Amino acid sequence: MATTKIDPKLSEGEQKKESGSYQGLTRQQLIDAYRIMFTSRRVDDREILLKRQQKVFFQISGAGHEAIGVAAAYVLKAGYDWFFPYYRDRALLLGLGATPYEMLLGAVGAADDPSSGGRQMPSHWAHKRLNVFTQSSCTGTQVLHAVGCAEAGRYFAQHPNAARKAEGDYRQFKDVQVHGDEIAYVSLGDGTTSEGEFWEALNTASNRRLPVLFSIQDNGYAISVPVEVQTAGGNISRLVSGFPNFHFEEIDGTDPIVAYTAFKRAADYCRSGSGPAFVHAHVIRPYSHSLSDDERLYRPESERERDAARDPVPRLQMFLLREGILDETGINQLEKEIEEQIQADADRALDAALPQPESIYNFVYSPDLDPKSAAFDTHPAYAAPEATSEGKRPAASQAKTMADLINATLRDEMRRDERIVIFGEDVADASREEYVKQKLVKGKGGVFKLTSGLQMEFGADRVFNSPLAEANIVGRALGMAARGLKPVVEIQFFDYIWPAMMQLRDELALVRWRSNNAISSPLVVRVAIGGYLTGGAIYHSQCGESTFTHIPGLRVVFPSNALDAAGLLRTSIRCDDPVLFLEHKRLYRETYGRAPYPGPDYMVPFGKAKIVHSGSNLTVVTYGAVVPRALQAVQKIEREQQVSVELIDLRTLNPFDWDTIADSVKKTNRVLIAYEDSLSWGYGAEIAARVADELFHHLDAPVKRIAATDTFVGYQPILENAILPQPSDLYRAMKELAEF
Ligand SMILES: Cc1ncc(C[n+]2csc(CCOP(=O)(O)OP(=O)(O)O)c2C)c(N)n1
Ligand SMILES: [Mg+2]
Repeated sequence: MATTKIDPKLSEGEQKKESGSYQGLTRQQLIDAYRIMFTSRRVDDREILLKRQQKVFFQISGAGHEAIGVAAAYVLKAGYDWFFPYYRDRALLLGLGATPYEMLLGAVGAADDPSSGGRQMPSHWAHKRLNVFTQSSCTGTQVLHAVGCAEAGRYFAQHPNAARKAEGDYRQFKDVQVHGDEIAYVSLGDGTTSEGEFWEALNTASNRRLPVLFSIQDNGYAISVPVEVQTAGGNISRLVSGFPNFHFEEIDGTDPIVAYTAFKRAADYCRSGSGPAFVHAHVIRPYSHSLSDDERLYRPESERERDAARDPVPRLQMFLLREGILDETGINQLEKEIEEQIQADADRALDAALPQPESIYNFVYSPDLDPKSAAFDTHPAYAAPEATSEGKRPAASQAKTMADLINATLRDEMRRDERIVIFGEDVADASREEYVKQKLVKGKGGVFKLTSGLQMEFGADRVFNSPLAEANIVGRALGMAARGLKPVVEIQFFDYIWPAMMQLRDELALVRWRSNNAISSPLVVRVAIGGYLTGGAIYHSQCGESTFTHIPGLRVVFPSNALDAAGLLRTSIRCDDPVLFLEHKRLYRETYGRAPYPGPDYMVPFGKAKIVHSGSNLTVVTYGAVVPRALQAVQKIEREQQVSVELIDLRTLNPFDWDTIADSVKKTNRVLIAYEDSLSWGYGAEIAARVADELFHHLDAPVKRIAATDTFVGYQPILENAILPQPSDLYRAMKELAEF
């Protein structure tokens, strides 16, 4: 562990080496550094002008942060290393090769803006060619992406065959780049170090010795909150110094030579495979937080003047003059050239084509691979047209539970596709692998045993335990998927998915749309969900799928039986979109819906409901664990009341099969929508609204819903039974509807 503290006595001049180079930087590199830093400042100034003229709509500057940006760009390699920057990284981007014109395209929101095509605010960089990942506006979510990205690099280096392309699944559309010594750079502000995900990222980067270069750009403020309020003791370096395997630097980030040497040491450390590095750079923020903020409201003039004396742009200019690297004429000429170029770029950007309103639906999902298509519609091996002879049908005794078939599907997919990795809480057989190998223990393989035996077959680098941190699981998986891996991660209980909500809602679902299809992160999040457990109580019984079906960009799957679970999981893994795969705990080992294993190519397409029972008097639309309960009620009402019911199992909730619902309701003229989640604002509300809207003239009765009460699920079975929809509730509702 090396720590470099700021030495207040060290002036730039003293760093000059006798050889004439400046800590390894040549005179020309220093001139170029000034060119980049001055350009960065001037693009900010131009955007501010355009904002005041109402020609652009948002501005946030990199002012004061230019020196570290240029230093990092000198040390790291565009299109080779990976970058997870934040909005103050303009100079970094320019140093890597992004142009002022591209940035100004972002400011006006032009169709050709390389970061998002006018979808994301300016200064939220993405640049596919340079390996710059798309950015949200959430402070800190990028840190775990960098960790996952570094893990993927290591994985591909150790599994070179995994990088190969394959036709017919997501791999066809995902090129993999591997060098073996690439670094994942991630930057964030001092305030953002308060986010939990920052600590989750440090923890994993440290523990796995990952080549992640953390650049902490400490300008002393997070909007108006000063660093001593934000960070215990006022200094983040002091707090993180206990993390093992790190290389630490704390520097004056307004001096490009100091910053260059620090980044060089840090990058060398990462590239050598020793572990992560942490560069804590003290910088300034001369332009307020953004154009929507006026720092004079909370910072006195004296403090602002103190900062101004450290402004990296004039400071480097003075240095170049003092060292005789450029004279005044040289500086003036350089600045004039830059000013003229930016003026011309701004004029051109203002004339650039704007995105078309019709384009808004582009790239919510993969344009390349449609999981609703016939390519994902196959027969079970034992029911394929060429294998229909009775002899090939498996005996009923071969019927397996949903848990068995999910496990078997994961196993076959992992054999087929070396890009699949599985991680989550307790999913490994045993992290202390030798215990299983020495046959001292059997191994766990998930709290519900869904991943049992996979670590033993595929190794601990493909199946492993995560820390107990749900954002860590989803955030890392996203970074891995961006590089081409296919993480199939597990959230142990739906009730505990919420720490990952920011990653799911604001990141995972958005990567493709936000980057205008430049970047994608298709992966699978398996989640154990639901109640009817007897004793599951409040925090082991929740549903809540509508929270996720409300998110554009996320596929949501909810099988009700073993065969569908196998087919839908395979589609989820092979497709090119992020999928939330909801597995009902009560169905894992239920007798209902068991099936023999349908073979290694069985797939069910998304958006195709199954008619579980056909009928003519009324339609019941449901999914998940309500399917077997509704079926009981349907059989009873047919027997006792001679009411003929059509029971539809949706199987996937986003997309969902509207056509099957509509065809059925047109035939029966009555519909009941049943779901396990609490009634109000639940999944059935959307279907009910759509039936009312589009099928009004076909209805002979009001649209009915049966769901859980608007409470949580109680522990005592009497409470649970009263809260969750029971076959008797379904029966009653069907009867009322039939008699209406
Ligand atoms: C999760 C989240 N919370 C709040 C915000 C609003 N916000 C945007 S930037 C910012 C301050 C960030 O400060 P810091 O990390 O120090 O970076 P700086 O802007 O100073 O470079 C806040 C609170 C946000 N974008 N995301
Ligand atoms: Mg700050």
